[in-house]
Amino acid sequence: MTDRFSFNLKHTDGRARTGVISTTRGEIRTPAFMPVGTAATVKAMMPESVAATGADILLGNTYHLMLRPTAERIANLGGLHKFMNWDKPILTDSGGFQVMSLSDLRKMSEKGVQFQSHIDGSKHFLSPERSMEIQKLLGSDIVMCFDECPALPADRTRLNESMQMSMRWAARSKDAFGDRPSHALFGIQQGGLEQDLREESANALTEIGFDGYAVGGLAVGEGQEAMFGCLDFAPEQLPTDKPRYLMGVGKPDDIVGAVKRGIDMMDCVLPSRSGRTGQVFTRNGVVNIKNARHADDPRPLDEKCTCPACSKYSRAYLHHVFRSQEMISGMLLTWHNLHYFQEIMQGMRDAIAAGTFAAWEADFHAGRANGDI
Ligand code: PRF
Ligand code: ZN
Repeated sequence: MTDRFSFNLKHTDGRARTGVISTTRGEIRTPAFMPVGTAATVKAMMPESVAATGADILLGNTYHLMLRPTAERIANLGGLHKFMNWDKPILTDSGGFQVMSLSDLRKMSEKGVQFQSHIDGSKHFLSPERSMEIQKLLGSDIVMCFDECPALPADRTRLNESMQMSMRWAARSKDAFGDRPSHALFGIQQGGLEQDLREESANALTEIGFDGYAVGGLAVGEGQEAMFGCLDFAPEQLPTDKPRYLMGVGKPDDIVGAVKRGIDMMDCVLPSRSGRTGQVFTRNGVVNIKNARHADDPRPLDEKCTCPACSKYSRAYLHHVFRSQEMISGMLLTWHNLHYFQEIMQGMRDAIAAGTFAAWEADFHAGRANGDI
């Protein structure tokens, strides 16, 4: 255990990187996938089960937790780790992105964002200072700057003005965060798909100085090709010796393409949310368990998978409990999806360390060529 946050880059293969982030709550092997625990739970999973899938770190949300049960209540109860029974690292998003996608009646100014709760319509305010305060109350190990993320497509003037404000908010976030060497503060690069705006944003953040850097503002409607186009230059604009986090991504092939382009961390609701809607990701492609053709199928979801859903249950059973809306359906399918995402991450970490990432990637794509299986 360490008393300081640090990143140790161990191997590179092309632009892909593998390393270890050390925190006071344990190590994070990179590239890392962070399951999303929005409301102080990864839905349908016990924390020890999440850890058993291979997750080193979870993502939590300022926006949801400030509304319910409130950050002050969680702080009084000993912090988010204790509250949700997860003692490994937690990264929290800063709230602005969720305000834009979830809240009602927003009013944004240089100072921050006024909004109404999507739960009960109550009025709230978030700013760089308040977001830092909330993330501190939660006890987050990796705190994210308060930023604005415009939806794409957006015109250049709007992207530029938004990015400039996010950079002023990044400086205010850093001031409000203060000097806490056992915790980390990550800056968030913005600038849409524009290379020069991304460069300006990266330089502004590097000048302020952060423990890690996120690529924000992607996976917001631009499509995979455009996102990869941006990731062909964005990660390299950020410091080499600090972790790079791509926010809110993605499907398995998005994750692999991002790691290939120099990304170290990612988060997405996809494996947990899809688990509850019956969409299953496997090494052979996507399985929709609600499909009637699974009703008599005694085979497991994925013959090679060692998760509980695959090692102990048939497709017929998983189909039945999904159709019957039994709670175990969400539990088993979420477990499988999270296990599969973590297996992809482990595969990439091993391949990068061995210098065989290109061959690993070719295998990955070959296996998935079958489509819905
Ligand atoms: N900023 C923040 N959170 C985010 C994003 C962002 O740009 C995204 C974009 N995909 C997801 N979550 N703060
Ligand atoms: Zn499985």
